[in-house]
Formats: sequence, C-alpha cells, structure tokens
Amino acid sequence: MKIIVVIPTYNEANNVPPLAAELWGLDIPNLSILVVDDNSPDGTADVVDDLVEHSRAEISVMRRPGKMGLGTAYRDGFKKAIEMGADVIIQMDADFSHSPSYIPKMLEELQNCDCVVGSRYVEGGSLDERWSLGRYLLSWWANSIYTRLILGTRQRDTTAGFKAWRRETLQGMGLDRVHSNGYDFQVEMTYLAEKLGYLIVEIPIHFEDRRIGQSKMNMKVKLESALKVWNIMWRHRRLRPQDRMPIAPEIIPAAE
Ligand SMILES: Nc1nc2c(ncn2[C@@H]2O[C@H](COP(=O)(O)OP(=O)(O)O)[C@@H](O)[C@H]2O)c(=O)[nH]1
Ligand SMILES: [Mg+2]
Repeated sequence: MKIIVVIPTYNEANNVPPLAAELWGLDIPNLSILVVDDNSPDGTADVVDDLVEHSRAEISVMRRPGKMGLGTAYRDGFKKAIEMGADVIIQMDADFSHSPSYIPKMLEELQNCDCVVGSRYVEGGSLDERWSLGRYLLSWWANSIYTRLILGTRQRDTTAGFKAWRRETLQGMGLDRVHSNGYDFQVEMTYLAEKLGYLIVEIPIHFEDRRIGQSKMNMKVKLESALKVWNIMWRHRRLRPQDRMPIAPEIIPAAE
C-alpha cells in the first residue's frame, strides 16, 4: 500500500526538514512526501530539493509559479498523488499544528471508512493552551455550529486540515467539482464527501499553534470563508451517492 503525504507550503523552509524527519521516523513502509510549493520567497522548494538529494526516503516537490491558495495547492497535489499511484493520501499543514504521531491511528481507522479526520472538536480533541476562551468559542461556534447548521453535516471539525483519504474516495468525489480556493476548501471537501455518502470518521487530536513562521489566516479570510459556506451549500445541495464519479479501471499492460 502506497501512502503519500501531501503538504502545501508557503514560506515553510524551516518547518519542512524537521517535519519530513518526523514523518520518516514513523517507519511506515511506502510512505512518501509530496510538497506543493507556491514559489515561496524563503526558498522552501530548494530546501525540499536538498532533501531529495541527501535523504534516502522519498520526497518530491511540485513547484507552482506563485501563491495560488491552499485549495488549488491541495487539488493539484491530490491529482499528482493519484497519478503517482497512491492508495492513501494524507493532507496536513507544514507547521506542526498537525502532529505526525496521529498518522498510524488514522491509517488504522481508514481500513473501515472512506476518510479519517483529525478533529479538534470531538471528545478528547483539544486546542493550543494559548488560545483565549473567546478565540476558542468563536472557532468552535464557526466549525461545530454555524457551518454544520447550514450544511447539515455530521462532521464536527468542518475546517479541519488533517485528513487521510482513500484514493477511491477522492476519485469518486471528482476533484474538478471542488471550486474553493482558500480555507473553505476543507469545508467543501467535507460537504461533498458527506453528500456523496462517504463514511468519514473523526479522531481526536491536539492542535498546537504553529511553531515557526507566520499564519496566513486573518480576520478577513475568516469572514470570507464564513460567507462562502452558503455558496458551497448551494452548489452541491442536490448531490446524491449515485453522483459519484466513475472510477476508470486501472490500465493493466497486456502480457507479452
Ligand atoms: N502552496 C500553498 N500553501 C499554502 C498557501 N496558503 C497557506 N499554505 C500552507 O497551508 C498550510 C496552512 O496554512 P497556515 O498559514 O498554517 O494556516 P493556519 O494554520 O490556518 O494559520 C501551511 O502549510 C501553509 O504553508 C498557498 O497559497 N499555497
Ligand atoms: Mg497553521
């Protein structure tokens, strides 16, 4: 079973090497890393190239010409991972908010469902201690109440960015149906997967604030994402499990 961890990056040169080391340290056979970099001014892609050259474990970088947003980074990365033959595709941030230590549990759970989500808002999940009560409540309300009420989804952490997908789930969802570009991408993926009848399991995680570098999230982005939830609902409201995309059979080379 081939596992590819897709990591979108914008100015994460100091995070990628220690993150890659932690991922390889898990000792999961056939795990490789695909970094999707948007021409980060801090040279993140060159740092990955250096890793390609100097490490024995598998890592590659997809270079995009400029900052085009998290959503398209994941879409491009997922398509590439499928092309590379991944059976399981893991998505995570580069900044250690998503601890690699949860990955073995995610892979175990994925044997019995279509997608596993590392969740801050199920029992046992938690957020960085440095978050104020107000910030926590706003995030919890946005994720577990506002978005869920509009979309009618079961998933509690609707903007979670730490997930493990079966290849067939992403193929059946049809990545070209996904339009969101920024943080609303996570919400759209959740809604689409649930509408198409895929089984999503949330496992609790502790979400730590980024260790190094700066967040690309701000109040304007949060407000925009909140409005976009309506758009996502409108676009996909009629989808049913029978609307899953057909999965093309593997082309098996004919025997000589
Ligand atoms: N390729 C790419 N990665 C991005 C972009 N915006 C954010 N990221 C990456 O997406 C992940 C999450 O972003 P982050 O700033 O940590 O968001 P936050 O955790 O919500 O504050 C990080 O690995 C970022 O480097 C983008 O436009 N393009
Ligand atoms: Mg972050």
